[in-house]
Amino acid sequence: MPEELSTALVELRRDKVAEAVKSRVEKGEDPVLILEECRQGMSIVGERFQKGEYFLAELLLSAEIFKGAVAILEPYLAKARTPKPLGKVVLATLKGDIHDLGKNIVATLLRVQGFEVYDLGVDVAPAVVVEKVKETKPEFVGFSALITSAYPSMKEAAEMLKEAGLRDQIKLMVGGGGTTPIVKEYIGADFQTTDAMDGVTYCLKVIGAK
Ligand code: B12
Repeated sequence: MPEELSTALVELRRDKVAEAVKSRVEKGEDPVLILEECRQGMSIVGERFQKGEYFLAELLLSAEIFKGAVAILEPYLAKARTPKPLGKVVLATLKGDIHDLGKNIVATLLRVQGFEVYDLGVDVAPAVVVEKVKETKPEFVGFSALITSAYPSMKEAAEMLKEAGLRDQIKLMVGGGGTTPIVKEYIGADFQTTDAMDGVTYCLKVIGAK
């Protein structure tokens, strides 16, 4: 039962989540769909936090449980990995934001599809992104954002890429729970999504692999 998994995550039942994920993926269910159910559970945790029903301790615990689920799924996702890189992607959660569960999923799914991913981590200064783009010459740069206070850092990074003459050489993506088309316009990105697979499909289309 799909709802059972997200409900177990919302109820912070670590063992039940791990057991459900393990047994379903071992039975041959698509790991990407299982991940999506866990993500839905995280959204409900966020709603409860917003309403004051959950506190930071619950947020932290839900994040740990989610990471455990990803760790179980990762070997199954990695099985499909192709040997020759299709292209390069620089990924980061920018200054002011420490959320990384979504970014880590995008990184995994891009690697599965054959992209070389340079994951700069969280709370990343815009200048660090520019340096990495200069060094690695990627086709794509992806920002992950969950918290509104990181939007100015993303805009700054986009402007710094422009000033360095690098903006036209890359496609800039922005993703994460709080992003919308308005955020895309604000930072001047080429693509926005709240679904990791949409981001992967976009990259594949741009490089002509889909
Ligand atoms: C887990 C969580 C945490 C964890 C983070 C753990 C971690 N390692 O990431 C912890 C407990 C640390 C945390 C801390 C805080 N949090 Co918090 N957190 C959440 C929560 C519940 C879930 C986020 C999440 O991981 N979702 C699951 C992932 C898988 O989903 P996702 O990120 O959307 O990613 C998917 C897609 O969007 C996409 N994607 C993501 N990135 C990218 C990038 C690209 C390029 C592409 C293509 C796709 C893509 O791929 C993923 C899979 O499809 C949200 C609630 C919510 N509704 O989102 C609040 C939430 C984001 N947090 C919030 C807040 C306020 C905080 C704190 C400030 C709390 C505090 N008082 O200290 C701090 C932030 C500190 C900081 N400076 O960043 C608010 C933000 C409000 C706002 N508008 O800014 C939210 C919305 C909760 C709420 N409703 O109030 N948090």
